[in-house]
Amino acid sequence: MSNRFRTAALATAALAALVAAVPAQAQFEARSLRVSSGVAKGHPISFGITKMTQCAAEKSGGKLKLVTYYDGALGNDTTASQQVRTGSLDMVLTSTAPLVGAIPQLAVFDLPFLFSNEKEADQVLDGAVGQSFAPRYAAAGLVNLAYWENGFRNVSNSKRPIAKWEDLQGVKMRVMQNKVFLDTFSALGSNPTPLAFSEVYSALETRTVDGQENPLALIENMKFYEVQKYLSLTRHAYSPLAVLISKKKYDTLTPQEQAVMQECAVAGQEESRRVGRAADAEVIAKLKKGGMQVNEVSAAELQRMRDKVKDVYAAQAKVVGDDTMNAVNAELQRIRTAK
Ligand code: TK8
Repeated sequence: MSNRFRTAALATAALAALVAAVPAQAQFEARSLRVSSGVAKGHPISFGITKMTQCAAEKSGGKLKLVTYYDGALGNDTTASQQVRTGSLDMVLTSTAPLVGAIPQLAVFDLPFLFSNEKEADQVLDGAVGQSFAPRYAAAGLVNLAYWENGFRNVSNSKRPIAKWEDLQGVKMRVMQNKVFLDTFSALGSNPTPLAFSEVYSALETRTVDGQENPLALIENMKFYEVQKYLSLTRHAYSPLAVLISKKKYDTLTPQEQAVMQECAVAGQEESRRVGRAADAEVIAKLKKGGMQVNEVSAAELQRMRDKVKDVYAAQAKVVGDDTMNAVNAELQRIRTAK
């Protein structure tokens, strides 16, 4: 072997040894990411972000910090999501419904009675269908690290129990700011008003609206039982919760930092789903204790509600797009016929 070649080989070996010796933590810069959440501490989502925060700190030698601001302190879902898109805010934990203006195809997840249970929701969201949204998030300046759970939505109001769709006639319902919810609650005969989440409690308290619809955990977490008499277990839609980071920020992370953020977002997903799903009976008991009258809705009446809102699917077909609708339906068919 010539001297020149031997020298080059030795230099390469020395460099490789040096890189290997670089402590793992050196692949992490000291960073503090601000996270916006519309819920209050104590909600299953807060368990998820707490788990994600601990995980990121552990795996980065304390360098990758997440700092969460609850109760919409940094803005409601829509404004916070916009700030994440522009890069002025690092992360937001939001239902997908307010994102439909930027990513219309997300409306598919708001379609009434789309999912029958959490298993279907998990498999669609965590599988190929959920992953197919990645380029759409990217085009909106976002990276969705995982889907956590807001949950199955139920109707609460201050006028009467809702045991059949006719009971919603004349009820002024606050809905999330997207057309699927407006169409759904119009089709059910109520008077829907879109409002940001941060305005819901005061709108209910002042009777600006009679009712709203949200998962049990959120009704309890936001103390809606203080201003709502009736809770009807409709489970009329399932809301995913997106864990969004600004793509501008994400692209500055090292590959190791990106891997930790993804891995820890999944740890947070498991935690938020575990906590949220373990608590339904307990939450209903708390809501009753808080003064709410809770009623189930019979299978026959739920079917009548489904029949009443089926035209929403046709009305949203263009927004959602055939590709997305067909992919969701095919996955649901697979799940429902799997042995
Ligand atoms: C909380 C909201 C809430 C949503 C709504 O940030 O607006 O009713 O269900 O969960 O995303």
